[in-house]
Amino acid sequence: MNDYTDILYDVRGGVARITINRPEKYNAFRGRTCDELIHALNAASWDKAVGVVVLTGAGEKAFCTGGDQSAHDGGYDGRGIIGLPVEELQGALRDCPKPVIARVNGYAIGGGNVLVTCCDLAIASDTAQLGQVGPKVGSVDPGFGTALLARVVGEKRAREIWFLCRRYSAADALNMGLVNAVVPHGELDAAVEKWCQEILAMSPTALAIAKRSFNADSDSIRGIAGQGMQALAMYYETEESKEGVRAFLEKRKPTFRDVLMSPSNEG
Ligand code: 2NE
Repeated sequence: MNDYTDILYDVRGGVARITINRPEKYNAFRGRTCDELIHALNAASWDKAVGVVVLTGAGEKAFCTGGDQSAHDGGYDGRGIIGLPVEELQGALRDCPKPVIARVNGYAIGGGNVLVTCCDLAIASDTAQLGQVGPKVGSVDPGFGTALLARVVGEKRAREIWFLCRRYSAADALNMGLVNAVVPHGELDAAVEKWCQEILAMSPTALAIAKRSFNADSDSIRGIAGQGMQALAMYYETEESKEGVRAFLEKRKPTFRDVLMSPSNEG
């Protein structure tokens, strides 16, 4: 698969840059996007010319806003348990034996925020906004989206992020440890480049061992993700979940509790 349509892939000077290229969808991912990201991450993983990977989104507005809601109708449009192989994508980020830096150039929302969580490092523009939206739109990203987030920002914060679905500024994200650095928007590329150059000066094998040893401690979350996705597939079949997707697309507030209490849900 070298004919990418949803991403850009570029290797220069030891850096592999992977860009989600769907700016008209705020860089939301559909099934094909996930497959292309997995393919590019695997290519970067085993290319000896690559020492560090940068993941970002095209344009100025968004890093990634998660699953493409226009490709979601009680399931997504690709393969895997929920029609969107997100758990494989998150695994590919973790399995890549090189440091992966999230270049957070705008909204990192929903599954986009989970990608930031799964990347080894994150550098954000001061214009970025981060957060989860699942319970607002009839979804949830169980596994790395919840359990790894709790390791990154702490249990109370992670629960707040999921239960209230607020948007956080880049400065807030830095305070809670979700990103490593925040820089003025115009300095984002220079900052990312500087971090890449520092990493490229290090021993690749030492970095790979360090990354795998960090991962080993939290890899049981992979099992939680697999189990959670099975539950999510069933949740997507419910009217409660479908109401969330409809409300987002119709730009109105969802009425989850009315759906839950409707006679057709009694039983
Ligand atoms: C990103 C955000 C916060 C922007 O809000 P705002 O108010 O600035 O703009 P608006 O109007 O909401 O969005 C701008 C345009 O981008 C599209 C919108 O539909 C809109 O299109 P137009 O009306 O201009 O044509 N857009 C944005 N995000 C999209 C998306 N994910 N899919 C399709 N179109 C999208 C606000 O838009 C927001 O909160 N977006 C996130 C929506 C969302 O529900 N994401 C998926 C969560 S579930 C998930 O990611 C997931 C997972 O993590 C694991 C498994 C399965 C799913």
